[in-house]
Amino acid sequence: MNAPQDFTLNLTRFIRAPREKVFDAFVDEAALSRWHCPRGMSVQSAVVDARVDGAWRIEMRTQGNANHSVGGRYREIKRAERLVYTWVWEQSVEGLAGMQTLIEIDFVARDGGTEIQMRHSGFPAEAARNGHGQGWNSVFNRLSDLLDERGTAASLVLLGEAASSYVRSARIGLAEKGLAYTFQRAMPHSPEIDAIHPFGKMPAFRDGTTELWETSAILRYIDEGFDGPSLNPGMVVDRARTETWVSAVGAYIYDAMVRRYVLQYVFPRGEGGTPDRVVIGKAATDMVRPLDALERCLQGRDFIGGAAPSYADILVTPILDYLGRFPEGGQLLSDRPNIRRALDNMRARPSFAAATAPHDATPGTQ
Ligand SMILES: N[C@@H](CCC(=O)N[C@@H](CS)C(=O)NCC(=O)O)C(=O)O
Repeated sequence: MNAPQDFTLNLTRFIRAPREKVFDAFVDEAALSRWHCPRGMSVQSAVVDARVDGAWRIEMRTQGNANHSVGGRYREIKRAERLVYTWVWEQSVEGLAGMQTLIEIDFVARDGGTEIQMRHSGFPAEAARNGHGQGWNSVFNRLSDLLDERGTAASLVLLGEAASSYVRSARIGLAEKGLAYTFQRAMPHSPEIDAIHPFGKMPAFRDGTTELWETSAILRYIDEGFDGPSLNPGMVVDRARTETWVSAVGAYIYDAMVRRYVLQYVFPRGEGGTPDRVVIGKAATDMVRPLDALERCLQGRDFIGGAAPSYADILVTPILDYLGRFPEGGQLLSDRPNIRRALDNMRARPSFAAATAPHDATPGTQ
């Protein structure tokens, strides 16, 4: 009979903090309560008896109020150098309850910080091993938030150019959530962007080793993964309307208002380096329908999302802001008071100014 297969996860993660601090964060109840769960979850309790054979137990909760509890016993404790403990799920939504695994961690001082070298062994299947790999990366992002003096700017990196409307949207979202991040200057189709975005577009985004592309996905990730005001309305009808406009930006609005219109003024493609009037005329015609629909949507509302800015408001704002700077766009907006009012609501928010700041004026900028 074949012996059961053992799938092992080997992970290394650099945390810019002294070794003692990193080690202690693994065995201190108060610290564990602040970091030991993936983004979007919370630690309900952390109980630790940090001696060999002592037990530990952590209870985590998802946003949907599902409990995941895990515990085990310490096998080896050598402060600041090495920690070995068993890891047994008691309750977990992935059906892993009862699975017994082992964690061995070496803490290695390097480059003014600590490299966590982790071996998590005993998984019965590749899927369980890989799922834990993703989970640990997210959990280590939270450890970095806690211990690196840059806070979330140590793991959150937005890549792109400040002038891009989609990059501005991502920055508005980050500012609305009150998140520090690193803003790394990168052009579309540059190696940095291409390494993350399959179509070479900006923005691209990283949270530690998690890589994301598509602005609406980035906005959802920061919204659901972090505390702060929600960017998704509470009422289902408001959420559906928000989704409608998120989709409309990708399907109709960006193409007519930015790609075929604003960019025709900024990078003219007509004769003698002038804007191509035919392209502009056609784009201006194509803008009328979405603008009329948006004008109706904003009747009696301060934001597309309802009472507060939503993903949709955040995506639409930089586009309308650019649109109003050129003659046909300015005229179309001046005829639509609801859109102008909603745009002014967004422009008045500190997040709008924060997202307009150039690269070198952004806190945490590289
Ligand atoms: N659907 C993408 C669109 C991103 C996009 O089109 N970005 C523009 C800048 S605003 C870009 O990178 N353009 C360069 C190109 O298309 O080559 C998103 O939501 O992030």
